[in-house]
Amino acid sequence: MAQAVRVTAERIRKLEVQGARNVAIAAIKALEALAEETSAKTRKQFMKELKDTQATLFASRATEPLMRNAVRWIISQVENSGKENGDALAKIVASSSNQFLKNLETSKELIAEIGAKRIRNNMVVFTHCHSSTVTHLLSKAKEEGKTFEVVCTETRPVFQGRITAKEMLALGVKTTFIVDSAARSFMRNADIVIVGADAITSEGNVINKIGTGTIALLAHEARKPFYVVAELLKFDPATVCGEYLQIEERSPKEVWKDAPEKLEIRNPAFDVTRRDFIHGVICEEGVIPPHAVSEVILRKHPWIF
Ligand code: RUB
Repeated sequence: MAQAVRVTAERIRKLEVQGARNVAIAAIKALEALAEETSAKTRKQFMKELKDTQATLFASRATEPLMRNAVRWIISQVENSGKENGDALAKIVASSSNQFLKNLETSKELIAEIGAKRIRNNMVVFTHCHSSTVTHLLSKAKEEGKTFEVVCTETRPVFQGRITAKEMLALGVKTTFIVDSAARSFMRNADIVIVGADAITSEGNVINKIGTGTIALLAHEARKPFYVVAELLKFDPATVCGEYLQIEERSPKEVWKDAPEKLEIRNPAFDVTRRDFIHGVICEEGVIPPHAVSEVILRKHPWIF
């Protein structure tokens, strides 16, 4: 297996690469590196290398369907190519990876264009964690000349909210940074809540950074619209067959480095937001109700099933 694959998997595991999109992009680039470095001569050897790579990348984080869908699609292009020699198969990995990355970029732009329309002048936008899709949408709104403020949570335990805050300040957006437990106090001044997603289930529920479910409840209580922005390919096809989406549980050390012995610390990375609390999923196909995601995905990406 290519060294780049091992290094990428480790970087994803340690959160040096963060956020579902970035994780997927890093995994695709690792496949590109494998295509360049491979010494496989036959189809059998090459497929073995690809499958080992898939297993290593999938094991790096448990709750990342976009990465899984990307890797599965690229491998399926190789499987269906009918080519037999290693070089020809490596070229297919390179070209499919490139195509997938381009499509991801197009989706990101479309989502930003559609979502920016939901931002009106003088709005206070509440967000949680760091989603590159959310911050791109906000940068698009800013580029369009809109004036708005952002409230972002710090996002314990690893403070991804700091990335969001820095990006917003760099854009020249007035930003208020709060501890997670202050969310309820600041919800009343918010006009809209926009968060990203790691996964969308067949029932239209959304999995995102731990705390998102609570923020959705707070938005509901304060009657504020709660939007999720995500590429359709964050849909997890395994949930159609009844599987629960696995929620990654990370090291207790992230929560408390020198905690007293015998203290049980739990550190789930994500939680589930029920579709009832989501006003809309802003995706590359438009603003759609969460329960319609499976239908839209079936129409746009039937291969996923
Ligand atoms: C990041 C997180 C983000 C989603 C969406 O969690 O929950 O909201 O991944 O991000 P972590 P994006 O920091 O644990 O990866 O829109 O960039 O895909």
